[in-house]
Amino acid sequence: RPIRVAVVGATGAVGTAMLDLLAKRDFPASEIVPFASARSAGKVLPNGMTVQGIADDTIQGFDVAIFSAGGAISREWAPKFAAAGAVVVDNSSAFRMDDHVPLVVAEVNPDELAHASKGIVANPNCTTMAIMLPLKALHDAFGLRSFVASSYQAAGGAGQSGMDELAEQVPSFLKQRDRLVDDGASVLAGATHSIHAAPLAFNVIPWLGSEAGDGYSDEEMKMVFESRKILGLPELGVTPTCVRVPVMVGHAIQVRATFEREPDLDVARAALEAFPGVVVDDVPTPVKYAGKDEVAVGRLRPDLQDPKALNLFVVGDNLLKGAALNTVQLAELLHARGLVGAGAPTAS
Ligand code: A2P
Ligand code: 11C
Repeated sequence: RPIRVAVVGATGAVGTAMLDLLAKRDFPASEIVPFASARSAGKVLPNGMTVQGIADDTIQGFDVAIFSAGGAISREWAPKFAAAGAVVVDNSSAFRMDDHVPLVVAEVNPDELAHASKGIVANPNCTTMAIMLPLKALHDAFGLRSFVASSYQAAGGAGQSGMDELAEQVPSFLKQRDRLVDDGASVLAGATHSIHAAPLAFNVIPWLGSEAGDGYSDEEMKMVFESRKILGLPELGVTPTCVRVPVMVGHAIQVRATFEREPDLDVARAALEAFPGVVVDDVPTPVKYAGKDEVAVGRLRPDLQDPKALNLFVVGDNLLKGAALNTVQLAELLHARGLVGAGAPTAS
């Protein structure tokens, strides 16, 4: 049965990718309606669709609603779409840790989709998402006990404005190239920034998100809590560090993972190669994988201290597998499993 799909946040970086993917993957939709803020209502998108503002009367009659408009919009409108009969796939962090909301990576824990008792399914954080695929492959082979993850996250993780802020800084920083070498602080003093925690051009910023206690950011704590929930490992040890780098799109993460059983490198490589959505590439770079669906895993190597540990470098497009692609895969799975429309769970 063809279904009506709402895309909330359709003018944003992730929302744009969602619309592209729904078209490219031939999602069985009878109609796709893009929603954004009142500022954008009436705007015609490059694909010819007209943006709607969200209101109680415009959200009726949808089977699926895919959200990427920030946590506040999801908290307010996802339950309303669900009450009106839609299954919501939400890319914000608003519901991820709710016990009644499954947190699903399509290739890792799809059976959780059956437990969406509130009519809402959550899409994981983009950094967590990328590492879940290789870690699930390795967990199935050796039993994951803990991991240390250090990220190199692209500007686009902060949405369109995150990429715009980086792009705007580059020309003026380049004009001050000599000072970048001998007096970087004076270049920073003359720069403005509002999205990233410091000027990002030609720089690296070891802070991303908001304070979450003990010196960790909320972005870092998402990696801890979301990984445990997705993998079903409540005791999993996670040591996260999240860093912003001047890349437009494509998050990268160095991971040192420790296992119950001593991992064999050939078995590990074969497990990664066989895992859906993963490619093994010895030196994966984010730019190479910008615009690609797959998560790339490289630098697979033994640990020098612990024979039960492995090191790997993971790269994934944060707007695609890290966000829009997984939401569309979840919508496809919900549809394929009869969890959309008549048989769908509704808000209680
Ligand atoms: P708009 O373009 O009208 O502001 P990004 O993550 O790239 O910054 O995109 C955020 C998305 O969330 C955009 O589509 C934006 O629409 C949308 N959005 C922001 N505020 C609201 C709101 N109050 N109601 C609905 N959508 C919103
Ligand atoms: C970033 N990953 O790179 C963040 C943004 O939990 O969905 C996404 C936050 C989230 O800025």
